[in-house]
Amino acid sequence: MRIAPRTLTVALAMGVGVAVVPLGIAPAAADEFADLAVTAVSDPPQLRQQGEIFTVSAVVANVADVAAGPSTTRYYLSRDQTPLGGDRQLNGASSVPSFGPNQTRTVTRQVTVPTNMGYGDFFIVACVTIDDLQIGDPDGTNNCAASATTVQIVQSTRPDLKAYAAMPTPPDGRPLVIGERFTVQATTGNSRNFPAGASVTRIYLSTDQFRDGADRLLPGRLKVLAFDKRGDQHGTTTTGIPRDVAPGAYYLISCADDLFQVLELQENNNCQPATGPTIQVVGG
Ligand SMILES: [Ca+2]
Ligand SMILES: [Ca+2]
Ligand SMILES: [Ca+2]
Repeated sequence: MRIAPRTLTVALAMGVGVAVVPLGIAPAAADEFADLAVTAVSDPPQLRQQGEIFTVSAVVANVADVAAGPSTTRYYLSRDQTPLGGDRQLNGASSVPSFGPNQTRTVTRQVTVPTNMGYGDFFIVACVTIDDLQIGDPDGTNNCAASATTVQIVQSTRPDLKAYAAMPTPPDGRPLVIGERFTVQATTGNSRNFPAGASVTRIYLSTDQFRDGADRLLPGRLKVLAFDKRGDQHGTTTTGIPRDVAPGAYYLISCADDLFQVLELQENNNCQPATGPTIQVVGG
């Protein structure tokens, strides 16, 4: 086994291969670098909507006699079987820590069709690259391969729910006292002309405009009826400032489909902070 100096450094840094490297062997000129290649790509499902997921597998090989450091395999939707700059990269990539000489591995990954993907028939192209850009791949022509069949991407028939800013009513701007009950108004919309089942919009108290784990779920919920097409629904609910909330300035954030009852084109756009002034919470 011949080990290139750079590759050996990678192998030693990873704590592998130390025992099997004979000392005193000069690196060979011809096989100085690992040569990674994609040798097969699984066939995709026949049909997927925008936003849907599927699983892709690729066979990745190091076809050289020297070890390879970490590499990444990325996946693309391509109109043809040739990798081109215009291909659409899919979210998710497969990382492999290292390859021994002449070693093959199958990598598998769940990928998502972009929600704004164009319609039509696409091959899956998988391409492997060595993570360390300083290490050359002597043959760049074998780093990508394509599936034999195509997936047809069609328009999503999912709805897309989103909540609009919640406001206390009346919006008189006065401070709210800890423990005080008040009424809040919120709007939930479906931005797509496809049906959505019934859902629930809930309201959070947040110190900033971003919905995260630090936010406090407020009591009360807005029941949102099923949509048969695009539209908005307005609702009010009675809520209150929990007694253990610290005095201070807060935003109200309303979140559509907060109990995850509706499968949507986009699930990450459901929450919306109030754009107006924060609400002031004062001690009772
Ligand atoms: Ca290669
Ligand atoms: Ca949504
Ligand atoms: Ca949802």
